Amino acid sequence: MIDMARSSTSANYKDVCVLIPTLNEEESIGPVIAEFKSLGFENILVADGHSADKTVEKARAAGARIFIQSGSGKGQALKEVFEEIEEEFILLIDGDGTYLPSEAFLVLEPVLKGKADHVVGNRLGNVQGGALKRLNMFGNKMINLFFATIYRVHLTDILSGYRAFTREGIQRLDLSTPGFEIESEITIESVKKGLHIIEIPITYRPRPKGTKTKLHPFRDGLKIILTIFRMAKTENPMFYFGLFGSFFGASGFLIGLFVASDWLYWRIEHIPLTILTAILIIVGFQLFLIGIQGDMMASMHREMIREIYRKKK
Ligand SMILES: Nc1nc2c(ncn2[C@@H]2O[C@H](COP(=O)(O)OP(=O)(O)O)[C@@H](O)[C@H]2O)c(=O)[nH]1
Ligand SMILES: [Mg+2]
Repeated sequence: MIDMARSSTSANYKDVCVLIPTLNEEESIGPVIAEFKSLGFENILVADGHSADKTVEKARAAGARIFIQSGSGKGQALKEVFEEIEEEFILLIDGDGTYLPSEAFLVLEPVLKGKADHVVGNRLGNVQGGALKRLNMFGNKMINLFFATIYRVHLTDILSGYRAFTREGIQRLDLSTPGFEIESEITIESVKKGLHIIEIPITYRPRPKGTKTKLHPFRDGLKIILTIFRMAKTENPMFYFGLFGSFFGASGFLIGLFVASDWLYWRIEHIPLTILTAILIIVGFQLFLIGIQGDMMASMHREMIREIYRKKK
């Protein structure tokens, strides 16, 4: 496979836009762009987040077009720049040198051949020399498991920054998260819109020495988990409402157990607690009903989207 990537060195990817979001990546951005150029990619677009260092100058000197995002955050940059792209295919890659431009062909091939709308480069099979610390690896695995449980799609690396899309596919996604939740949002929206997603194993290298990730593991990890959960409301309503329902139901059950045992053993009545028990159980039950109804609406909606899209094609 790698040989295929090498043999395509002279190919002209004029329908491909190589999209690189950057924030203070002056160390790595030049070589990343140079390598893409040498592989035959001409359209290279850097979406910069107002870097305070020489990122923009270096990117321009290396021959990339520059787009300066209007706000802040990787998510805001991508949402904004996706609208600007005219090429038929998009190759998304971080500017920090952690992904290999030489593997571009592997990531692009399925979209170029019409086998997928969205390709995710799966880093977790080949993480080199501590590119992901043990804690990050664990967090990544938990997030992927959480995603698979809710969305019933088994992907290994939903947070990957190396991806390929068709422009048509990416422009169908409704994106709104500003920061590092964007990879999860893109993945979930792709599932929702019924895009065909494929994962391809890729290499993941450590950042160049002396440069730092802008991702804060706990703060951003929590935001990512909340995004995955919040978006379940319309994709897996039973999970979303069922979780709240279980919380109400379980609290009602425990308080009810106490009320009932006091009455059975000692004939002590807890009137307010009895009322509370009833309310909690009823609310819990109702949340489950909302979940069931939501599931029906979600599957009807999916059917409708599929139908509309089939007609368009
Ligand atoms: N345009 C833009 N790019 C960003 C921003 N924050 C991070 N990036 C870029 O997004 C990519 C991934 O960020 P990084 O800090 O490496 O996160 P990690 O790969 O998840 O550790 C890098 O190329 C960053 O330069 C931002 O606010 N705006
Ligand atoms: Mg990175």
